[in-house]
Amino acid sequence: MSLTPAPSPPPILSNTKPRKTQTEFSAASYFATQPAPPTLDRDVASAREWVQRQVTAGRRVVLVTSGGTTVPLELNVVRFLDNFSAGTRGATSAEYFLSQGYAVLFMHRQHSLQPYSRHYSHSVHPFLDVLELEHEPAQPEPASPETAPSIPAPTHDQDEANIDPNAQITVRPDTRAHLASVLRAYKRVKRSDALHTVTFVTVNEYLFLLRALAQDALSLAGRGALYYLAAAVSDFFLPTQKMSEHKIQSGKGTLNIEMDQVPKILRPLTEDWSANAFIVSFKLETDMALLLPKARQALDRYGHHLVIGNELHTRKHQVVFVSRAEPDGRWVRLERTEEESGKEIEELIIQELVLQHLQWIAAA
Ligand code: 9Z3
Repeated sequence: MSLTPAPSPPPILSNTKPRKTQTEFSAASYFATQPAPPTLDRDVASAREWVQRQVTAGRRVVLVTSGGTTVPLELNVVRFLDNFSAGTRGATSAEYFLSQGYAVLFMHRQHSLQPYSRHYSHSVHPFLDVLELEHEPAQPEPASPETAPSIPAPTHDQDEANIDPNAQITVRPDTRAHLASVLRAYKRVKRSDALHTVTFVTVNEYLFLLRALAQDALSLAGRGALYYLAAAVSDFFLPTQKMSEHKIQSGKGTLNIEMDQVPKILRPLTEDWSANAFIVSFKLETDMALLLPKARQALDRYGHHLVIGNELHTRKHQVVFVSRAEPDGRWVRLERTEEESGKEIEELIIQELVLQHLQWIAAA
């Protein structure tokens, strides 16, 4: 599969040689030519009502974007490109914003990690491993495969029939304190209405949602609004006009996919959609030598307030804050690893960020 930046129409998805011309989408032409997600109006209307309630309650509001975006290759999607992000940065940061009194509009990739439930999700601490069932039948001793008669694993239906519906499910004693503190924070946030979630899957849904939430919901929060753009957003996409309607067929040799560039939306976000807000983007690199120059370049090009640079393999224990006041960057580091200290780097990031946001509001 070869990915080359973007020729002009059609068909871009083909089993033939790539073309050599380039299509650049401005934000305006992107939104004029690509389809809005069907749930957009509903999502934005409920977010707007929620932001209004937060403003009335006197809270500052942060939009946290989180998780990766997909790029579908067919209109009837069978295949798509994706990226590595599990949404750890976004979900963890959202918790620390909430603990600092912010209301969090959490815009995340469907099924990526979410605040609070992230502690017991995926493979980190599988939730079922935290629980115990009273009167669980003793497990048979494992026997060697040669001597043991083969016993079929019990099916889910058999298990269900054997279990007393009044059986007590308890939390393993060694995990109770942690689960209780996560649960307490989660319940408090639920009662307070300070967390609202919106989901996307594709890069197209991400772009439409970000623009609409900025223009029609976050704008209500004025200078109290903060953008924390931690989602891993694809740089390339396939316009719907160039997509194959049906599943791409094999049998014609190599597959060449020529993608267009996703429009740079940070400048319109900063200048037009959300002119009064404090905007923080993340810059991800795998080459440490590029991190600072690329972060500075983003700041210069898009005119927003802060870039937080992170390198793929060290992102959980160090990041660099790059702003106009500190163009050489200010490093934020965990002294010891997360496992050793029990601390998460997002706690330090949010502490620092909240200070900068408050200073910026005060300076206005
Ligand atoms: C980030 O750099 C995030 O910190 C990570 C978090 C995606 C690395 P995880 O979900 O990872 O905790 O595993 N996000 C921004 C990535 C991005 O797409 N940035 C664009 C760029 O670098 C600019 S908005 O060009």
